[in-house]
Amino acid sequence: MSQLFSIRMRAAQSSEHISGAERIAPAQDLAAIATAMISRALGHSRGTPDAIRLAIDALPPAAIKNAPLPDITTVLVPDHHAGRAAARAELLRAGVSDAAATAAIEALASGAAPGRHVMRGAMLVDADSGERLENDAARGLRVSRMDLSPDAHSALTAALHGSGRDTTHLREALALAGKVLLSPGIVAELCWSDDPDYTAGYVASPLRGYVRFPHLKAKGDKLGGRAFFYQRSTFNLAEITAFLQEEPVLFSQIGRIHADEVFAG
Ligand code: WAQ
Ligand code: MG
Repeated sequence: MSQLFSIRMRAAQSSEHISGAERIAPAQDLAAIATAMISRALGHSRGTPDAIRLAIDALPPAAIKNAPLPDITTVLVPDHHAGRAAARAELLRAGVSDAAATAAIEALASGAAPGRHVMRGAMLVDADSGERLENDAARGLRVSRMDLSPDAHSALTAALHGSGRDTTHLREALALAGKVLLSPGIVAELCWSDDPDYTAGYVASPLRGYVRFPHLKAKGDKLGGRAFFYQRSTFNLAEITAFLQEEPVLFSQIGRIHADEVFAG
C-alpha cells in the first residue's frame, strides 16, 4: 500500500469556529485537497476566517484500520420541532437517558461553548446523568484521521445516486460517525450542522447506525454541534481522546441504505 497522509483544516474568525475538515490521502492528492480546503474555508457561509490552519501528517501504514461504514436510514420529519422530537426518541432507543438527551439537545440549540458559541469539536456526555465530560467546553474533542477509501466513496455515490443526498456534508458526517461508533463505551452520537443553510442532522448508534433527519434546526440558524454519549462505567477520557484524534480509520465499504421512515410523533 502507498504511503497515506492525514490532512486536516480548521478555520476561525476571532477564535469563533468557522469550518473544519479531515481527510486521508496519498501524497499526489494533497495539493488539490489543500487548495479545496482553503477555498472552502474562505467561502464559508458562517463567515470569513482570519485564521486557517492546515496540518499534514504521514500515517504509518500498519496503523491504518479498515472498517465498514454504518447503515443509513432517513427519518422524514416536517420541520425541526418534529426533527428534534424524533432525534430525542432515537437517542432514548439507543440507551441515552431522557435527561441526558434533553440536556444535549438544549446545549446544541443554544450554543454548547461558553458565551453561547459553537464548539470547535464535540461535547462528551455521560449517557445516564447528562454530565459533560470533555475538559474544554470551547474546544471539545475533534475527531480526525478518518476517510472513505476511493472504492467506498464511489460505492456511496452510486448507492445515493438520484436521491439528492450524495453531499459532502453526508459523506464527511458518515465517516466521522463511523469512527465515533468504533470508540469504546459509545452509546450514541447526536449532530446537526452549524452551517446556516444546512438543516439536516443525525443520531448514530451501534443499534441502528446513521439515522438522519432532514430538519434538526431552522434555516438560517448558525448554531449546531455534536454530542458523543458514553457509558460512564468504562469511560476513560485519555483513551477515547487518543483513539478519536490519533488512530487512522479508512472506511473501505459502505453499509446498507434502508428505506425512508416517517416519524410518527
Ligand atoms: N470532530 C468533532 N466535532 C466536530 C468535528 C470533528 N471533526 N467537525 C465538526 N464538529 C462539530 C463542531 O462543533 C461543529 O460546529 C459541528 O460539529 C457541526 O459541524 O445530510 O455538516 O461540519 O446526513 O457543520 C450532518 C447531516 C451534517 C448530514 C453535519 O456538521 C446528512 C455537519 P459540521
Ligand atoms: Mg459546519
